[in-house]
Amino acid sequence: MKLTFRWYGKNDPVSLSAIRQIPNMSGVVSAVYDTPPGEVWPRESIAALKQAAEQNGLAFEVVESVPVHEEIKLGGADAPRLIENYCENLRRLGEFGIRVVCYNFMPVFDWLRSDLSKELEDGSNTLSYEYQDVLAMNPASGSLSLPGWDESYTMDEMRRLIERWRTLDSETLWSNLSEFLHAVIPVAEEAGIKMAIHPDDPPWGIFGLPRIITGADSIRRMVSITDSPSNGITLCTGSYGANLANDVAAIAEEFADRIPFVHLRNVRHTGDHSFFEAPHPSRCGSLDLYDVVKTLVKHGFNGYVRPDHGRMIWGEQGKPGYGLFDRALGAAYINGLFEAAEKEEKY
Ligand code: DNO
Repeated sequence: MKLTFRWYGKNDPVSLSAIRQIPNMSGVVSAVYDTPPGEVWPRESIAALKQAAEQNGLAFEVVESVPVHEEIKLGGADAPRLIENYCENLRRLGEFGIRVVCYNFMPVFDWLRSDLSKELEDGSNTLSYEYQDVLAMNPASGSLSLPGWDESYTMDEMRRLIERWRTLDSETLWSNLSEFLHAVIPVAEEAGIKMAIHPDDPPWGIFGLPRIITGADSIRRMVSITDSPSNGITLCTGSYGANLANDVAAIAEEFADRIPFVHLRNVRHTGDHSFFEAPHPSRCGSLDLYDVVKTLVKHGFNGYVRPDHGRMIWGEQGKPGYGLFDRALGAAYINGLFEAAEKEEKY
């Protein structure tokens, strides 16, 4: 297991020197943020990330994300050009030693929560999702925003984009994903990169827009589109686990050879389609993360793992989900889980 930590580049309030002090930390997960989605990343920007990481004793081998432009997902007229740009990005990332690229095929919003700062009983703050609150949200009103979203749209553009998405059914989205994968996977193979699709978070439809990567059935369909070790998944335990119907350890078991990257985090279910993001340890949430890790280790897992969405604790202020302290506690816990599972497997 290679333990990694997400780093948002030089504007991230969490410094590389702090990340490096987390025990057993091997590298950062990052991306080029100064190029608009869909365009080709300058080699200098990729090189700068790698250099900054390496100067701090950290590897840079995982990119999260190379964003898939909305026109590709929608199958718009400009999709072929944008797919070619995507391929060029993979070639360039391969040159710089990138081994895994995480991406998603979610409409417009990436991940969604109804509250970015829900106070827990212990006084910490966390991300949460209340089904009823989300039903009352209107994404076209311009008043919503989340740290994971592309903020570059004007209100009018957003409204038009959502209208286009509303006319797209999930079968068309599947066929656009298939077109994308048929173009991109051979390039990834050549570049020595494993593509790792991130599940839809949460794994169900929102705002009447289709979402397709939601559980074992959809992973089965996704990996069968092109049968290559480069066509893999990000096992995001918290995203899949938000749906009670998903058995995350069973997903790890079935798709073990297609999991180059794991986001290991916990959620606590609070009702129908509702949850908050709990501290990482199994006892704090609804997911048994030891079970997931044991399954990965049994299959000889040698990929990248990172803690994900931490709470805000000890007075830290920062990007919701992406402070230092609670994610560092998550990393320490992940080290313990893997050490135990690996020793148990060996003896
Ligand atoms: C949230 C993240 C997602 C993820 C993208 C991958 O914190 O897990 O934003 O980076 O969906 O493309």
